[in-house]
Amino acid sequence: MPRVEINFDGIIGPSHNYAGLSPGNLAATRNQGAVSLPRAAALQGIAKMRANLSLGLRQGILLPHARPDHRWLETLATSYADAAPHLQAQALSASAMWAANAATVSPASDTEDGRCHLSVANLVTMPHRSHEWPETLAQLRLAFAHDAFRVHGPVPAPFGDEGAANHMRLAPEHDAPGVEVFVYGISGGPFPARQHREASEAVARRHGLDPARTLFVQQSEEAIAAGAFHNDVVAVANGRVLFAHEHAFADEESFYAGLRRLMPEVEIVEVPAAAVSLADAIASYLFNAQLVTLPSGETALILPTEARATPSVWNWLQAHVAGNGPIRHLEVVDVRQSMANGGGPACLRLRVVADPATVDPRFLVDDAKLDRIAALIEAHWPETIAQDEIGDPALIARIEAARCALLDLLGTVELIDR
Ligand code: SUG
Repeated sequence: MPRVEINFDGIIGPSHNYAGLSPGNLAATRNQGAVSLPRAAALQGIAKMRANLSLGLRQGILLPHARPDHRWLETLATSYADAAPHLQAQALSASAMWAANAATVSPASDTEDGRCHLSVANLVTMPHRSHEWPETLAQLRLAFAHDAFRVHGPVPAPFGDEGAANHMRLAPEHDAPGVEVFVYGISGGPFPARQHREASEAVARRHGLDPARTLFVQQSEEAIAAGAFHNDVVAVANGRVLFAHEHAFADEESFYAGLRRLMPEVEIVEVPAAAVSLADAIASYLFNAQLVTLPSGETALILPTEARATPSVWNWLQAHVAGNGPIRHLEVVDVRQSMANGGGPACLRLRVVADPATVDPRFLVDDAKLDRIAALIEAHWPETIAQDEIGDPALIARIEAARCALLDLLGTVELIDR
């Protein structure tokens, strides 16, 4: 079977809550202290996967991590019961749901050894995400154990790496040699630049990418300062199409010139600030959409409901489609629970170009498997989590039992204590 794009979505874990842990992520900090709906959140994620399947796309999953992360707390010489409230929140976060931050992926057709390379992201900038990588690595090593893949450990600290959220790939076909674009930040006004150029360069070297077909591009300070803590909040690429906000990059002219030189057929769709302000783009997550190639060969954009609810954004999209732009179809999905923590449709997925036969089948889904997962979520995921409940041992026991039940259902019990 040929290599195709598979979207691996993070199943939203039973500890999903609003602790406001990510400075620079405006939605997450705005919703700090709100009551979360873990069950509804996870079911929204499942519905998005079903929508992808019904478009004829391939779908995979990554699994919720063990939360609270007792191992991490042990390294801090404490336990969940004794930890300060901010450490409890950092140990409990369900942030591994945002699979775009799991790893950077270079498909086999771009790499020197002809294998698909994955580098797990260290996520060192945010304490609550800095302890994700060991379990992510364990999952990637299971899912991609076949010799068609090479799975790498994290780039060492202090070089921040946030994975595919700061990486774009353009290629005439998914399985053809492409141009890989690594977007790093230097400064972000009051907010941290989470992706460091040194980390991006290390990932490109490990993956054996051709330096002549690899670009390193600086994200604009203005975008980070406005709340675009990852590049995928202001830009997304697929196939021959780059879809970006006018203020996404520090020097878009030289980036676009470099891209056109490497890929003359590239279609750059830039949304001017005069039509959609950076603030509207970030609040609506216009660019945190899944830009996908449908089986018909046409390009579709899978957007959050917030994009349809933002008049400047929806007007721009309607005009683009009516004007025969490269994006031909708009699909709207409701991932509001994830959005309220700053994670849109594109944050929830990791793209891997692979022959599905080389992927561990436990990490691939069809409608029937999603039905079974949804039934388990209905039965086990807490309905609500209020911030003042996160110290409650009964809630923690329920969260831990829910994850174990899912791993049992999927036959991945070896991950319970990775
Ligand atoms: O890292 N939110 C995530 C959202 C990640 C979105 N991913 C991409 N853009 N690819 C983050 O800021 C909030 C969790 C909390 O506050 O509890 C959080 O981690």
